[in-house]
Amino acid sequence: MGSLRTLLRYPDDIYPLLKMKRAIEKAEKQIPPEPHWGFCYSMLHKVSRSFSLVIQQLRPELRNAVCVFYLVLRALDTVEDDTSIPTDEKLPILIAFHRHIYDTDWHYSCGTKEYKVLMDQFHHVSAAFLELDKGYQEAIEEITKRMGAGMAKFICQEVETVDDYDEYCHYVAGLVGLGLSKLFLASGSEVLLPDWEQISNSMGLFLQKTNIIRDYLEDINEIPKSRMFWPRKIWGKYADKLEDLKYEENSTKAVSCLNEMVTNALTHIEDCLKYMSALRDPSIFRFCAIPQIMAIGTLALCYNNVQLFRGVVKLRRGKKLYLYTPFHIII
Ligand code: D61
Ligand code: MG
Repeated sequence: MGSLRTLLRYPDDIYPLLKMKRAIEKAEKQIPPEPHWGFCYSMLHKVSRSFSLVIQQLRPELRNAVCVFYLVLRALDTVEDDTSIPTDEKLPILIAFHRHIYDTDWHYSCGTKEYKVLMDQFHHVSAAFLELDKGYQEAIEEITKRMGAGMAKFICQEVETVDDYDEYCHYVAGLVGLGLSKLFLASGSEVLLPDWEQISNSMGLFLQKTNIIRDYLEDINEIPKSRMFWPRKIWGKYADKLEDLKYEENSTKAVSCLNEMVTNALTHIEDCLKYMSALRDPSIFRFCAIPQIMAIGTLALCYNNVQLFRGVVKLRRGKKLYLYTPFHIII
């Protein structure tokens, strides 16, 4: 919980931090007692602090489904992201992942640190999945199938055009938006708008593009091989190689390119606002709106900011936590 020095420098952060601590304690009491659920929630917390916080404040039934959905896709993504797995071994795993989730005997060891624990103990996630209502299970299975196939396609293909960029982001994040809409529907809390697929997709694209922009340096410096998600059609206007943007002598071009990437991400905002305006359940609204607000804050920080090419650009923790304080208290 932040250092004492940071707290003293930003005393306004103390209230949201305490509020957060109380909310976490309350949420912990609602976790089902069996060990597989304990594993799922502790794993969720370890692999994603920010999504764990917003997921925890959903009502218990939907919360369990979203928690399992997150872990299944995180495991799939761990396979995608592990650059040490040879392609011919990786493709069949990605493509068949949606069937493995029904099998508590299946597991595939890969990834590092907490991701490795998730993969090694995946039987807990399967056990939790098998306890969900059929409606939730079918939505999770379908999205896992489509995401695995999409990831497999992009293992063998680079992100060249802006259409490729949108397509890749659709597989890894837009589909999460579609799946979540289906889970909300299955929970009986929300209805779907006629263009729900398009606007759910935009919710994911906006978050994913923000990550891709923010993580430029981390992805380009990836060992053994750099990973590139910025579309060549955009960066090609400013440099011969994407990595050239990180060198000081190319700062002006780099910032222009960055600004074009940010502007591209902002094209999804209108759909996102439409999606969020239609939500009825306050806890679902908060679950959706908090990551979006953080993404907007991150993009604001990135825009015109050459630091992105030098190191990490991140929102301050206390500043983020304001968002988790119930709205009637901040507004
Ligand atoms: C409302 C609320 C949350 C939403 C949403 C609508 C629509 C879409 C999303 C969340 C997904 C946003 C993804 C943005 C972050 N990107 C990643 O985590 C990348 O991995 C993508 C593949 C796995 C997706 C897993 C996921 C993420 C968020 C969820 C979820 C599932 C299920 C429920 C709720 C939120 C990124 O990962 C980097 C990393 O390892 O940290 C990558 O590999 O590109
Ligand atoms: Mg990935």
